[in-house]
Amino acid sequence: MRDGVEQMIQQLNGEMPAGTERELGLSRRVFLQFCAGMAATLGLPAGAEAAIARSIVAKRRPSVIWLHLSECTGCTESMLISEHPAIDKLILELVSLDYHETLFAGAGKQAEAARKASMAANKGKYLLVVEGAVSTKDGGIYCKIGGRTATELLNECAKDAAAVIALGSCASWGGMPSAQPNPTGCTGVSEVWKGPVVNIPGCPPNPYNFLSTVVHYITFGRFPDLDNQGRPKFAYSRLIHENCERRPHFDNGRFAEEFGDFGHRSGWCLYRLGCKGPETYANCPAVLFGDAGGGCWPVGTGHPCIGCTERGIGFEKPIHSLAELKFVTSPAFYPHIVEEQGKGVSVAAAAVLAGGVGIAIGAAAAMAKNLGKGSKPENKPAPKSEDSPDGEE
Ligand code: FSX
Ligand code: SF4
Ligand code: F3S
Repeated sequence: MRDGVEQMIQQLNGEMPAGTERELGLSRRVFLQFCAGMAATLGLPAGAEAAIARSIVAKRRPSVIWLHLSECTGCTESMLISEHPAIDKLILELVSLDYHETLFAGAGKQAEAARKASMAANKGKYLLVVEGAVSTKDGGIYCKIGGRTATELLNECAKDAAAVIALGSCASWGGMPSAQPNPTGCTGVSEVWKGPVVNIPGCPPNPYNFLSTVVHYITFGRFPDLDNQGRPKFAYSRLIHENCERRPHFDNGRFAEEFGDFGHRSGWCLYRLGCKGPETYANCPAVLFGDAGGGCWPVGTGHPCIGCTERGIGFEKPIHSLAELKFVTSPAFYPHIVEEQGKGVSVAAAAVLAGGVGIAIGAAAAMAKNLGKGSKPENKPAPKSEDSPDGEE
């Protein structure tokens, strides 16, 4: 990637107007590295990073109307706390944020007037970003803004939008406010607005997935490819379990059984604590959160994934129930093919090496066998140190 960045710096040096660095609050090098990273995240071919850099610098800034319905505002929070490069700055550079219910300094009639003025001035061209679920029960009385129900507001704003983005699990499919017994009848944007909707689930969603989607739209005039649930494929096409750093422990039958036990403190697999990584599609282990370094994602910090990006799992399945094991596929980065002190090839590695469905089924059977074992490491002597107060022998 470094060569690409160097090349781009050469190419774009003459094109970036003076003051760009000051305006972006980033050095030219960091900005271009960011563009290269974004192109890689989106899975774009070589050269796309230059197109991204040009479109950010050219400031083809679409107007954005950002609604807040039933939610916790964590989606906006997660954008604002990211750093390196400061994602909030980039978002504000990329789009013209004409209405945002929590970031707006104005309130009441003033804010409503700004929304209407911007919608009229940018009719058919603005992006509508919806954060939060649509509360529909009892005529929508549980979520009203400016005297209008969430449904009325959504339909009014979506009607003249160029595109609608449902940001977060609440907006994508109801999320946390729609958890049973769902007293306010919360549901996702696409259940109410019948036009096309891009869903970026997660509670909160990863800000880079949102930013990459917007960057793609601004650069190429269309959204990246979506899956059958309206989610950008670049972010939601792999199971978390495929890229989890604890996967070798899963494959070798080393599981934490309780929070704080030896296995948990040793970083073993969290499957038995209810981790939903095996049935949840998202790029959390690769993209991470908060720019705080390696391991900064739920499983990395020792908590099982609750499946927050997955409809029917997050906020619906009990947090500590066992996940359904969907497939046995190879992680993108697999640290060990043959375990150091092992007797042979690890289970997922067997599937990779065989590369066939039939063998993968065999691997699944071996995996199921491992799941039936205790959480002692398959190939290692039991720990003898005082570090093992849970009787792991
Ligand atoms: Fe929902 Fe976002 Fe979770 Fe919270 O707004 S996706 S509750 S992080 O804030 O909508
Ligand atoms: Fe990681 Fe969870 Fe899969 Fe274990 S079950 S490997 S913790 S994603
Ligand atoms: Fe959510 Fe699981 Fe990622 S809980 S943030 S999908 S690791």
